[in-house]
Amino acid sequence: MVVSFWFRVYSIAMGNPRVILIDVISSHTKPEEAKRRLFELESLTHTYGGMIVVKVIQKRVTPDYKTYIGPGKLQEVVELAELEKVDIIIINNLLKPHQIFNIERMVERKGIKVWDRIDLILKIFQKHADTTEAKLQIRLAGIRHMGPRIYRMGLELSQQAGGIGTRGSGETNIEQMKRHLAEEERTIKKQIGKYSNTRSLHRDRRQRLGFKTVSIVGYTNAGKSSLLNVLTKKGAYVADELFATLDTRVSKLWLPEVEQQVLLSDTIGFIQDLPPQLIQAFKSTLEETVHADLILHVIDASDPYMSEKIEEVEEVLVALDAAETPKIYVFNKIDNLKRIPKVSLRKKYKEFKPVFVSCKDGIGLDDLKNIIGSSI
Ligand SMILES: Nc1nc2c(ncn2[C@@H]2O[C@H](COP(=O)(O)OP(=O)(O)OP(=O)(O)O)[C@@H](O)[C@H]2O)c(=O)[nH]1
Ligand SMILES: [Mg+2]
Repeated sequence: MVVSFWFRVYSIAMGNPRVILIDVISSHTKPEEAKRRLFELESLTHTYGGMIVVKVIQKRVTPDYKTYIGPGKLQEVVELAELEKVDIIIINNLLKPHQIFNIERMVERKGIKVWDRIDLILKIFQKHADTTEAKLQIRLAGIRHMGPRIYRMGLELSQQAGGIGTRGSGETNIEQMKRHLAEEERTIKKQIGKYSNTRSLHRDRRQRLGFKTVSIVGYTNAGKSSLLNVLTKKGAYVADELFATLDTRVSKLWLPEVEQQVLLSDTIGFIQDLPPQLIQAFKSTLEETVHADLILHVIDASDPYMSEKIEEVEEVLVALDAAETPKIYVFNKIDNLKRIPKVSLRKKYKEFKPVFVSCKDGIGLDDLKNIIGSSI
């Protein structure tokens, strides 16, 4: 059974790419979860600079094998995309290469692009990357994401050219592209390796000097860079957008209670279904987190989806092999709350020594420094 909901959105923004958003959810997805997914997809699209023309939620028992969203719905979406002069169709799921390929075939003549969730996140990363290393990491993630699609394209083209044994010129081009990408991947990995080595030398030096390291992690937009700034006056880039930070910033923090200096680092934010290709590609940036003596998990306490986001950050920490590092939960943005459920949060997350802060109003920072001092 296929059920779908359509929302038409009228906007007067000009010049930005016009976008149709599609989220395919299972029939078991709770309405709250569906709302949250769509809201996050909208935030990601706005962060990219897209103008949302139509939003579609589609309920399916299982994704369609060929096109993920199903031929009937796809036809409707394509017609609507033409009518609304849409530039990009974004599907909030992780599609298989052949599914993207099949959809692209339907829309490419009309000049419409098709992205899945990873494409969208990669595009935002591309927009925000300002260091050479971040650019290289994004390119690497892009190659890993695109590789299987190109392979699939080669397969389809060889079949069209007359089946096994026939080598059409399309296929030869695809072969060349694949070789070129493989070479590029090798070169980029070498370059990234150099950054990783430098970083590890820095880490060794700090260790020799006896510095303890504290790493700030958290869902994107939780206030990680804001926390680094208020604690160290560092001046990291803060913005109400997703993935504002894409590199790692390390800064000294003096802990008066224990009369000790530690090194505090802020890094890239996490998100639900953070594509493994991205975690892999950003491993060297995230190494500070992996090797930290203590992790500060920053949480937006005013976010209605706080508990889900906490879980998702924990999952990424597991993927990074950092699940065992001692952690402090820092509930931020308490200025947004009329009532802070301190008692229940302290009880629920007891082992993570919850602290309640507002980076905006400078509340709770001394408490936090004391807890860091006693935990390190
Ligand atoms: N009300 C309120 N807003 C805050 C607080 N701390 C941060 N913000 C806002 O939250 C938004 C995100 O802050 P950032 O510090 O950039 O968050 P981040 O976790 O580094 O985000 P990414 O780097 O994008 O993952 C900004 O608009 C901040 O001004 C706070 O204590 N209270
Ligand atoms: Mg940040």
